Amino acid sequence: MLTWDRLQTLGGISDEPARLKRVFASPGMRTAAAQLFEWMRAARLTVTTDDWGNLFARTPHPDSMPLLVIGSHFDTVPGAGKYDGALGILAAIGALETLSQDEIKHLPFAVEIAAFSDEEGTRFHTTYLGSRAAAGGIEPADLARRDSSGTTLASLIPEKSRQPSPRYTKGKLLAYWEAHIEQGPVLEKLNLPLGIVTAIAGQTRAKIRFTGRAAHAGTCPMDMRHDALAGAAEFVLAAESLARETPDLVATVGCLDIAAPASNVVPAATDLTLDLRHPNDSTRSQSIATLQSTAESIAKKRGLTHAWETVQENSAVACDPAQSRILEAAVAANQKEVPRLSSGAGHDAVAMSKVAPVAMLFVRCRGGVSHHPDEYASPADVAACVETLAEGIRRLARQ
Ligand code: HGY
Ligand code: MN
Ligand code: MN
Repeated sequence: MLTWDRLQTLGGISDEPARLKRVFASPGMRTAAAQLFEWMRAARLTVTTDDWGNLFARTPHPDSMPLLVIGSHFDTVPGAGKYDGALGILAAIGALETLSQDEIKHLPFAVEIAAFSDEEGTRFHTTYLGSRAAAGGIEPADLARRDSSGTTLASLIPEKSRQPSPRYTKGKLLAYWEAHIEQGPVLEKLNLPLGIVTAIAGQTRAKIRFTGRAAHAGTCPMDMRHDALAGAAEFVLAAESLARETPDLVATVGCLDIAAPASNVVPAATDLTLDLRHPNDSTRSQSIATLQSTAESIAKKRGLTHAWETVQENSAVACDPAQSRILEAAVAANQKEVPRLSSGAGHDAVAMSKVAPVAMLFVRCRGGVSHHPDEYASPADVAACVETLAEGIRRLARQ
């Protein structure tokens, strides 16, 4: 199955030999972009790129035609699977290759595939850089962000494009569609290949620093310590228990760094990241407020100081009912039952929802595993996704 084979090829393009990792503006991303460019050209699409590493591949229709954008991202987390993001781009190419040239010629709208360059935020810990550059929403604070080597985002973007004028503006697009692996277990449990997304959970990403005082591990009595790591550890467990006791809340501390770590020194400072999500925005902000005061009291009790930086906030996004119905009907053409499910994962549809009605198609993935090399979608399910996107385009054209 051509699209599935291309997923294997793209999945072999990485910044590191031993695992799949492609981060914003890396050599691996450039190689992957060149490969996508080639497939897009072979599908007879007009391909353009921007200074943010995005690719846009458009059917040959006049600029004045209404526009359907179908896309996803081709960056990855470290140690990623081959399907997260890439599936949405390659299935869109496959869908346009499924339609005949005559069908494409007679579409009452243009179709553009958007391959976004940074959804995960792995390098700069702020998400949707690619889709925000295309749809608007890049902030000066984004440009000032530094990666682990101290490189600023701004230094990677030519001056003229640092405040990009959005390619997509409200009212210009018919819709934005995104196909994505579910990254969860629901479709597999239902034994169904495809589902329709109802909404995308809101998320808050923060960086929290606890600062205490370095001391000799052998001579400093326990009751005289200001141990920043012990404080951070207490916070990690507090975040976990809040999420365990709050329905639908998830909280993750994915990074925890000790400044100047040494086995015989009481840690003086620690940086941790918090990723907190909930389908309901007020529950999410309430949970953040609770954890901010928890951090406050931990610091006070332990004689630490702490700093809380909210790196990014994204409200929950509801998928557009009309567009979702079109995709649902396309799924139903080949699948007896069409489940609807919400997404705990973020997607470029969040950034694109600012300028267009969005709809998402979920594809079953084995064991619900994602952000892991064991991530897997079968050739048959990928084929069903390609066919459904093609059928969705046909149905949209008949609206
Ligand atoms: O983290 C997420 O939700 C997505 O995989 N970027
Ligand atoms: Mn992801
Ligand atoms: Mn993704």
